[in-house]
Amino acid sequence: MPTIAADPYNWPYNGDLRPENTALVIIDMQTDFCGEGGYVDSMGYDLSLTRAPIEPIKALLAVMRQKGFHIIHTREGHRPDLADLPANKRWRSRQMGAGIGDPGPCGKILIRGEPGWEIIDELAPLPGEAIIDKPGKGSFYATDLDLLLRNRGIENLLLTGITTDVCVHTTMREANDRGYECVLVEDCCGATDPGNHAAAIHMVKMQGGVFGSVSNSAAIIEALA
Ligand code: C5J
Repeated sequence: MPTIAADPYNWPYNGDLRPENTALVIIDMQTDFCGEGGYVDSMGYDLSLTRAPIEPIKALLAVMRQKGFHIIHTREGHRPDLADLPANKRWRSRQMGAGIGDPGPCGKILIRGEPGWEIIDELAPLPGEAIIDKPGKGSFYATDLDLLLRNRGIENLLLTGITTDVCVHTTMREANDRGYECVLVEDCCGATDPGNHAAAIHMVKMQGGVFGSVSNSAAIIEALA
Protein backbone atom coordinates (compact mmCIF):
# COMPACT_ATOMS: atom_id res chain seq x y z
CA MET A 1 0.00 0.00 0.00
CA PRO A 2 1.43 3.47 -0.84
CA THR A 3 2.02 6.03 1.87
CA ILE A 4 -0.51 8.82 2.34
CA ALA A 5 0.26 12.35 1.17
CA ALA A 6 0.56 14.36 4.37
CA ASP A 7 2.30 17.39 5.88
CA PRO A 8 5.09 17.62 7.09
CA TYR A 9 5.86 14.05 5.94
CA ASN A 10 4.08 11.37 4.00
CA TRP A 11 2.46 8.96 6.40
CA PRO A 12 3.29 6.60 8.00
CA TYR A 13 6.95 7.46 8.44
CA ASN A 14 8.16 3.89 7.74
CA GLY A 15 5.82 3.14 4.83
CA ASP A 16 4.28 0.18 6.69
CA LEU A 17 0.58 0.86 6.09
CA ARG A 18 -1.66 -2.22 6.28
CA PRO A 19 -5.21 -2.89 7.50
CA GLU A 20 -3.74 -5.24 10.12
CA ASN A 21 -1.54 -2.60 11.79
CA THR A 22 -3.68 0.51 11.28
CA ALA A 23 -6.83 1.85 12.95
CA LEU A 24 -9.25 4.63 12.17
CA VAL A 25 -10.08 6.28 15.50
CA ILE A 26 -13.32 8.29 15.58
CA ILE A 27 -13.41 10.47 18.65
CA ASP A 28 -16.57 11.55 20.48
CA MET A 29 -18.97 11.95 17.55
CA GLN A 30 -21.78 12.11 20.12
CA THR A 31 -24.94 14.18 20.23
CA ASP A 32 -23.46 15.99 23.24
CA PHE A 33 -20.73 17.40 21.01
CA CYS A 34 -22.50 17.94 17.69
CA GLY A 35 -26.26 17.57 18.16
CA GLU A 36 -29.07 19.94 19.03
CA GLY A 37 -29.69 20.15 22.76
CA GLY A 38 -26.38 18.49 23.66
CA TYR A 39 -23.50 19.75 25.81
CA VAL A 40 -21.81 21.90 23.13
CA ASP A 41 -25.15 23.34 21.99
CA SER A 42 -26.08 24.14 25.61
CA MET A 43 -22.84 26.12 25.97
CA GLY A 44 -23.92 28.25 23.02
CA TYR A 45 -21.28 27.22 20.50
CA ASP A 46 -21.87 27.02 16.74
CA LEU A 47 -22.89 23.44 15.97
CA SER A 48 -22.04 23.78 12.28
CA LEU A 49 -18.36 23.70 13.31
CA THR A 50 -18.57 20.39 15.14
CA ARG A 51 -20.94 18.92 12.53
CA ALA A 52 -18.62 19.79 9.62
CA PRO A 53 -16.59 16.55 9.89
CA ILE A 54 -19.61 14.22 9.78
CA GLU A 55 -19.72 13.74 5.99
CA PRO A 56 -15.92 13.48 5.52
CA ILE A 57 -15.72 10.90 8.33
CA LYS A 58 -18.63 8.98 6.80
CA ALA A 59 -16.81 8.75 3.47
CA LEU A 60 -13.50 7.72 5.04
CA LEU A 61 -15.19 5.23 7.36
CA ALA A 62 -16.95 3.52 4.43
CA VAL A 63 -13.66 3.04 2.57
CA MET A 64 -11.71 1.89 5.62
CA ARG A 65 -14.44 -0.55 6.64
CA GLN A 66 -14.48 -1.96 3.13
CA LYS A 67 -10.68 -2.40 3.14
CA GLY A 68 -10.75 -4.20 6.49
CA PHE A 69 -8.98 -1.64 8.70
CA HIS A 70 -9.57 -1.61 12.44
CA ILE A 71 -12.27 0.89 13.44
CA ILE A 72 -12.36 2.33 16.95
CA HIS A 73 -14.96 4.74 18.34
CA THR A 74 -14.70 6.72 21.58
CA ARG A 75 -17.29 8.35 23.81
CA GLU A 76 -16.66 10.92 26.52
CA GLY A 77 -19.00 10.47 29.46
CA HIS A 78 -19.40 9.79 33.14
CA ARG A 79 -21.02 7.24 35.38
CA PRO A 80 -24.59 8.08 36.39
CA ASP A 81 -23.49 8.41 40.03
CA LEU A 82 -20.74 10.86 38.90
CA ALA A 83 -18.09 8.86 40.79
CA ASP A 84 -15.63 9.44 37.92
CA LEU A 85 -16.37 13.15 37.47
CA PRO A 86 -13.75 15.49 38.98
CA ALA A 87 -15.39 18.28 40.98
CA ASN A 88 -13.58 20.99 39.01
CA LYS A 89 -14.81 19.58 35.68
CA ARG A 90 -18.39 19.72 36.94
CA TRP A 91 -17.95 23.21 38.38
CA ARG A 92 -16.52 24.58 35.13
CA SER A 93 -19.31 23.09 33.03
CA ARG A 94 -21.89 24.68 35.31
CA GLN A 95 -20.24 28.08 34.81
CA MET A 96 -21.07 27.61 31.11
CA GLY A 97 -24.72 26.73 31.78
CA ALA A 98 -24.20 23.10 30.78
CA GLY A 99 -23.51 21.27 34.02
CA ILE A 100 -22.27 17.73 33.50
CA GLY A 101 -24.81 15.44 35.16
CA ASP A 102 -27.53 18.09 35.10
CA PRO A 103 -30.73 17.50 33.09
CA GLY A 104 -30.86 18.92 29.56
CA PRO A 105 -32.90 18.47 26.37
CA CYS A 106 -31.00 15.24 25.58
CA GLY A 107 -31.05 13.81 29.08
CA LYS A 108 -28.37 14.27 31.72
CA ILE A 109 -25.40 16.00 30.14
CA LEU A 110 -22.41 13.75 29.28
CA ILE A 111 -23.74 10.83 31.30
CA ARG A 112 -23.34 7.27 30.04
CA GLY A 113 -26.57 5.77 28.77
CA GLU A 114 -28.31 9.12 28.19
CA PRO A 115 -29.50 10.06 24.66
CA GLY A 116 -27.02 12.95 24.36
CA TRP A 117 -24.09 10.66 25.12
CA GLU A 118 -24.85 8.30 22.22
CA ILE A 119 -22.79 8.36 19.03
CA ILE A 120 -24.80 10.04 16.27
CA ASP A 121 -26.74 7.76 13.91
CA GLU A 122 -24.71 8.81 10.85
CA LEU A 123 -21.55 7.31 12.37
CA ALA A 124 -23.03 4.52 14.48
CA PRO A 125 -20.56 1.73 15.28
CA LEU A 126 -21.10 -1.63 13.61
CA PRO A 127 -21.15 -4.81 15.70
CA GLY A 128 -17.55 -5.84 16.40
CA GLU A 129 -16.11 -2.32 16.23
CA ALA A 130 -14.46 -1.34 19.49
CA ILE A 131 -15.97 1.46 21.57
CA ILE A 132 -13.81 3.12 24.21
CA ASP A 133 -15.63 4.88 27.03
CA LYS A 134 -13.50 7.57 28.57
CA PRO A 135 -14.08 9.91 31.48
CA GLY A 136 -11.51 12.45 30.28
CA LYS A 137 -10.36 14.22 27.16
CA GLY A 138 -7.64 11.75 26.22
CA SER A 139 -8.67 8.30 24.97
CA PHE A 140 -5.87 6.51 26.84
CA TYR A 141 -6.44 7.87 30.35
CA ALA A 142 -8.48 5.44 32.52
CA THR A 143 -9.36 3.22 29.52
CA ASP A 144 -8.12 -0.06 27.99
CA LEU A 145 -7.30 1.51 24.60
CA ASP A 146 -3.55 0.89 24.82
CA LEU A 147 -4.10 -2.77 25.75
CA LEU A 148 -6.52 -3.26 22.88
CA LEU A 149 -4.15 -1.66 20.35
CA ARG A 150 -1.14 -3.68 21.50
CA ASN A 151 -3.07 -6.96 21.57
CA ARG A 152 -4.13 -6.35 17.98
CA GLY A 153 -0.68 -5.26 16.79
CA ILE A 154 -1.91 -1.81 15.82
CA GLU A 155 0.90 0.72 15.29
CA ASN A 156 -0.68 3.41 13.08
CA LEU A 157 -3.61 5.62 14.09
CA LEU A 158 -5.69 7.88 11.88
CA LEU A 159 -7.31 10.41 14.21
CA THR A 160 -10.69 11.96 13.46
CA GLY A 161 -13.58 13.43 15.43
CA ILE A 162 -14.31 16.29 17.77
CA THR A 163 -12.99 18.48 19.05
CA THR A 164 -9.68 19.02 17.25
CA ASP A 165 -8.11 21.09 20.02
CA VAL A 166 -9.39 19.10 22.99
CA CYS A 167 -10.12 15.36 22.78
CA VAL A 168 -8.48 14.74 19.41
CA HIS A 169 -5.32 16.62 20.36
CA THR A 170 -5.10 15.09 23.83
CA THR A 171 -5.49 11.63 22.32
CA MET A 172 -2.87 12.34 19.65
CA ARG A 173 -0.39 13.51 22.27
CA GLU A 174 -1.06 10.50 24.50
CA ALA A 175 -0.70 8.13 21.52
CA ASN A 176 2.49 9.78 20.28
CA ASP A 177 4.15 9.46 23.67
CA ARG A 178 3.28 5.76 23.65
CA GLY A 179 5.05 5.29 20.29
CA TYR A 180 2.02 5.11 18.01
CA GLU A 181 2.43 6.66 14.54
CA CYS A 182 -0.38 9.20 14.17
CA VAL A 183 -1.95 11.23 11.40
CA LEU A 184 -4.57 13.88 12.10
CA VAL A 185 -7.20 13.94 9.35
CA GLU A 186 -7.84 17.65 9.01
CA ASP A 187 -11.30 17.73 7.39
CA CYS A 188 -12.50 14.87 9.60
CA CYS A 189 -12.05 16.99 12.73
CA GLY A 190 -13.79 20.11 14.03
CA ALA A 191 -13.49 22.50 16.96
CA THR A 192 -15.84 24.96 18.67
CA ASP A 193 -13.59 27.75 17.40
CA PRO A 194 -12.10 27.87 13.88
CA GLY A 195 -8.91 29.53 15.14
CA ASN A 196 -8.37 26.72 17.63
CA HIS A 197 -8.91 24.13 14.89
CA ALA A 198 -6.26 25.80 12.72
CA ALA A 199 -3.85 26.23 15.61
CA ALA A 200 -4.23 22.59 16.66
CA ILE A 201 -3.32 21.48 13.14
CA HIS A 202 -0.38 23.89 13.00
CA MET A 203 0.99 22.56 16.31
CA VAL A 204 1.20 19.01 14.97
CA LYS A 205 3.41 20.13 12.09
CA MET A 206 6.12 21.77 14.22
CA GLN A 207 9.52 20.12 14.75
CA GLY A 208 9.15 17.89 11.69
CA GLY A 209 5.82 16.57 12.97
CA VAL A 210 6.07 16.78 16.74
CA PHE A 211 2.95 14.64 17.27
CA GLY A 212 2.75 13.00 13.81
CA SER A 213 1.55 14.29 10.46
CA VAL A 214 -1.57 15.93 8.98
CA SER A 215 -3.59 14.73 5.98
CA ASN A 216 -7.15 14.86 4.68
CA SER A 217 -9.84 12.38 3.71
CA ALA A 218 -9.42 12.81 -0.05
CA ALA A 219 -5.69 12.04 0.08
CA ILE A 220 -6.28 8.99 2.26
CA ILE A 221 -9.11 7.64 0.11
CA GLU A 222 -6.95 8.12 -2.99
CA ALA A 223 -4.00 6.29 -1.41
CA LEU A 224 -6.20 3.38 -0.33
CA ALA A 225 -7.96 3.04 -3.71
C1 C5J B 1 -14.57 18.55 24.85
C2 C5J B 1 -14.12 16.74 23.33
N1 C5J B 1 -14.28 19.48 23.95
N2 C5J B 1 -14.66 15.60 22.90
N3 C5J B 1 -14.58 17.23 24.53
O1 C5J B 1 -14.86 18.88 25.96
O2 C5J B 1 -13.29 17.34 22.70
